[in-house]
Formats: sequence, structure tokens, C-alpha cells
Amino acid sequence: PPRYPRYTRAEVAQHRSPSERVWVTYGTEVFDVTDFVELHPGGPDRILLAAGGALEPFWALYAVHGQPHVLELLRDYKVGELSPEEAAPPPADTGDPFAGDPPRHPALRVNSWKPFNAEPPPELLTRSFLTPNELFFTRNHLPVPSVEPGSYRLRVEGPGGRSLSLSLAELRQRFPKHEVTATLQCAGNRRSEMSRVRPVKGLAWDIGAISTARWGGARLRDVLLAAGVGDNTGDDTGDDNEWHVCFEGLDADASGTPYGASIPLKRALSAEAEVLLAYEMNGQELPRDHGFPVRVLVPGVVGARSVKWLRSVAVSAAESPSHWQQKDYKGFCPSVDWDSVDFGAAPAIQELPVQSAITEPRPGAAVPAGELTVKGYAWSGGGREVVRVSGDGGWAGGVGELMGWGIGEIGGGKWGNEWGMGEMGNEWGGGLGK
Ligand code: HEM
Ligand code: MTE
Ligand code: MO
Repeated sequence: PPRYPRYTRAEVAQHRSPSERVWVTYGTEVFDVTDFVELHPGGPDRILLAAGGALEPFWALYAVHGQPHVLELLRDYKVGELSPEEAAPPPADTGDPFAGDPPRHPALRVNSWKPFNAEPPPELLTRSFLTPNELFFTRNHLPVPSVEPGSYRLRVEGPGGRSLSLSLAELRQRFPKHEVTATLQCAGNRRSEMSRVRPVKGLAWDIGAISTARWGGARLRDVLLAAGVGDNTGDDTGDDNEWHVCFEGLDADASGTPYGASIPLKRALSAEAEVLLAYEMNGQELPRDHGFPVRVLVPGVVGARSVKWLRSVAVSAAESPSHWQQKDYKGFCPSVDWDSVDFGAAPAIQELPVQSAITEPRPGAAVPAGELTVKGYAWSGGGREVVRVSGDGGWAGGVGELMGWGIGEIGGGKWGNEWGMGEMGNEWGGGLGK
């Protein structure tokens, strides 16, 4: 058998585009698939998602590759093998507060490593209505805390000094499990496009800081009632003196200050608002990046209020004192800049407005003349149902598979049949087009 040269993963990672050659690994073997990129039945863009790294995580998403003829085809492109020392993971750097962060899917587009902020590539986001957990966008402000589930306790502080301390088992057993399909969106979604109009501070998110999952957990309402919160809590303060529920995470900065946020008590107690203390995401336990073992999930509301790695819940006459409630996640008119901004003068963002974006084709892509399939997502915000999606040519009907961008009708039935209008309306979903 031929002897192949040995390469490190770092060397493979230097080959990510046709101009620098496209290399991938499978097991311990290295392949130069540059000449196959244009021939790929799944299209050149998808194969390039794996360029410079391992094929396995992508092939796990596209099971069509689990056939002998695919591996045979790959064999023709073999150029080397990984060095034996590459089998062992590098030793952890214990001085780094992010050294305990979990492994991540290589398809994620990383906007920042420490803290970890990343979004799925647009083509993968609209591949399925529910975003797979490993592709769900991640927005961390701090290192991911390591939580031992056996000793985890959630502190719940009600009015008048009443409080509860719940283990994970108690949270699961004392309260009925409720499930809800909900889309989370970061307030910064599409900021890179805003920056093209006028520079703005913050992570340069593309269109993927939005994802959808089926969440399972206890209703926050049930837990608050068990802690002695009555439906009339706060009534005596009058309507403009709204009460709040403040959340704290187990993730903290160097001074020990945790991530925190709050929502109005009225929303927390509303049965229709379906606010969860979630411990399941798409039928699995919460992944570490998404708040293991328990997170808040506030459907229809800006992602920032869905506090992950939940440590405490407290009913309060005031909003969360956290930086992220008071000095961030607020909206201002265009004349306000960083010198004139008065955070105290603006309300904290809760519900977000409508959102829709095209995921395929990508801006600037060359497309063949004739009929074109355009894919995208639409989201209503606030839990309202998606009624209509329209574009340049005035078509309308729904986002399913949008045939004929800018001309003709889009079958509204497709939307209805595939995702179900009823389900949308009741369940806070964003409609992810196919
Ligand atoms: C289909 C090879 C990487 C996505 C296929 C097929 C082959 C192939 C032979 C046709 C299979 C069949 O229908 O029997 C390869 C090779 C790859 C690679 C050799 C890497 C060297 C990827 C990656 C992705 C991907 C990284 C996604 C991120 C797809 C999709 C199809 C497909 C979506 C189905 C296309 C369709 O049925 O319309 N690939 N692939 N492939 N591949 Fe790949
Ligand atoms: N909760 C904690 N404890 N720490 C955080 O950094 N980020 C918030 C929110 N909850 C955050 C948090 C923000 S800004 C968003 S958009 C969502 O989590 C993102 O949730 P995800 O990472 O599961 O997508
Ligand atoms: Mo966010």
C-alpha cells in the first residue's frame, strides 16, 4: 500500500477554499477534494462548509453519505494521513476561564470564541423547522459554568420572604412538564447588515442569531404559585408600577457578578405566555451552551431574558439590576449616539418585532437563469402568528418553498400543511421555510 504523508489538523485547516485547495479529514485520513467541489451532488456551498476540517459532523446531518459508493468516491482523493499525535486532544489550559467550555459543532459561524458566540450557516438554518441542538445559535456573555446536576439547586424567592429551594429532581417531579415550540432571537440578529448602513457596536451577527426548538420544562407560573406568589401580587401598587421576576445565571464575571435579566410578573404568571423553566431542548437534556441544567424560556421575547444556567428566580418591585437589563438591550432613536445615550430613559426590550430573511441563495451568488427556489425564514415576534410573507414582485402566501422569487403566487397551502398555521399561532413558532 502507498505510504502517505502525515499532516496535523492545523495544516489541514489551511486548505479551506479552492484557491488554497480544499482539504477534509475522515477518520484519520486526509483528502484533497478540490476537484470534486463543483461535481458535488449536494452543491459546492455545502461541501465547502466542511473545508479544512472533519467530515463526520456534517455527514451526521446528511445521512445520504452513509453509503459505500460515497466512501469509495472519497478514496480517490486521498492525499495523506493525520499525524499519530493528533489523536489525543491538546491539554487544557487551566489558567483560561473559558478552558471548561464545551466542544462545538464545526459548522457554526463563530463571531467570538471567548465568550463563545456563533450562528448556524444560513443554508443549515432552514434545513429543518426545528434547529438541531448542535446548530442552534449560541450567545454567551461569559464562560459556560460547569454544573453538577446532583447538587444543583434553584432558589425561588416569592413575596414576603417566602422562598423555595428546588433540586433538579424536584423541579421535574413537583411540576407538570409542559412543552412549547418557540423561536429564540438575539437582539443583535443581522447587526452586520445594520453596520453597512451605519456602524454599530457589538457582535457582527449575520442572519443566523435566531433558532427554533421544542422546549420542555416546568411552567414558571406553577413554580411561582408554589412559592406563594398570588395572581394578585403587586395589585396594590397600581398599574404603572408593574412588578417583575428577576433571573440570575450561574455564569459570573471576574468580580462574581452573574448574568441577569427580568420580565414583567404579568407575563411570568400568564398561562398563555407559556414561560418555562426549561430542562429539555428538542427532547434531550439542555446542552451546556444552552443553559444546562435549567434555563428560562420566554417565548416571543428577546433572547436576553431567557436566562441560562438558572440560579435564582425572585419576584421584585423593580426590574433586574443587572447590567444586561439596565445598560444594554434597549432601543434608541437614530439621533442618539454613545455620547448622548441615557440608558435610564429607555425601556428594556421585551417583545421583538417581525423578522424575515432569505437564506438561499446568498447575497452576491451567481444563479442560473430561469426558475429559482428561494428559501428563507419568517418570524412574527411576540408570539403572534405569521400571516403573510411578501417580496419585491408582490407575491404572498407563506414561506414554505418559495418558487419564483418576485413573481407569481406562493402556495399558502404549503405553509399550512407543513408547519400548520394553527400550530404556529398557538406555539410561538417562527416559520422556517424549506
Ligand atoms: C449528496 C459526496 C460533503 C451535503 C452527496 C452525494 C455524494 C456526496 C456522492 C450523492 C449521494 C447519493 O445520492 O447517493 C460528498 C463528498 C463530500 C461531501 C465526497 C466531502 C468530501 C458534504 C458536506 C455536506 C454535504 C460537507 C453538507 C454540509 C450533501 C447533500 C447531498 C449530498 C445535502 C444531497 C443532495 C441531493 O440529494 O440533492 N454528497 N459530499 N456533502 N451531499 Fe455530499
Ligand atoms: N443567560 C446567561 N446566564 N448568560 C448569558 O450570557 N445570554 C442571553 C440569553 N441568556 C445569556 C443568557 C442572550 S443575549 C441570548 S440571545 C440568549 O441567552 C441566547 O440563548 P442561546 O445561547 O441558547 O441561543
Ligand atoms: Mo442576545
